[in-house]
Amino acid sequence: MRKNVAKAKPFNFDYDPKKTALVIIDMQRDFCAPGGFGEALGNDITPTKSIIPTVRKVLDAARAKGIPVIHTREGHKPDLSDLEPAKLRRSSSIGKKGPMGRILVRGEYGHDIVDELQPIKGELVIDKPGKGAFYETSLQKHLKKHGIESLIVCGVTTHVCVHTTIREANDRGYECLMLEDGTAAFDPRDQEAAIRMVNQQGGIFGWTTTSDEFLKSLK
Ligand code: TIU
Repeated sequence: MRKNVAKAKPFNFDYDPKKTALVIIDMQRDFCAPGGFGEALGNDITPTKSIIPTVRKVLDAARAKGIPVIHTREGHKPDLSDLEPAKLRRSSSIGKKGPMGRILVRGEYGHDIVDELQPIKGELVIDKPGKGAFYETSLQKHLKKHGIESLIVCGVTTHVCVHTTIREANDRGYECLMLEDGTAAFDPRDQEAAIRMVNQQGGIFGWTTTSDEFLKSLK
């Protein structure tokens, strides 16, 4: 039975914590620290960095309640064999040396998750070559195996990897609650539009709410 209810848009989000996972998208140094991929694309990383404490609060609560946590990381194999030329053409910094190692390359310091949100034992880490967490990964198999129906989604960036993942999840039958203050885009206009795009048209891709409303619903 779905006994937990979070006040959300466009209407209340009900979920069974036993069939729910927290998905934290790409909270990597490459997006949240100076000298990474985010900056190389010409962005100010202040907004992505600023959500770390909020995501940490949600992460702590999920851990305390036994809600499974899934972390994702965008990046590529060191030989870049999984990097499509079409992606490289518009993100030419990938693989280049930066102050945190080669940009968006697995195993490099910049590619890893920020200190505050480091995974602990038993938490799944999904390495993905694309923007969506379902493309070329074992995520769907894992969710099916664990009987997950609902996803609480945090991370960066809202309009890119968070959105792509929510859209992929929605098409696969998962119900997604995106946390408005647990996600960030580099530009506030993208953040606002990305939130609206999820909850518009009766929740065309899912639901949105604040971290406080989600935490209240967990109690
Ligand atoms: N560029 C941008 O906003 N984001 C990405 O390239 N990846 C993620 O969103 N993780």
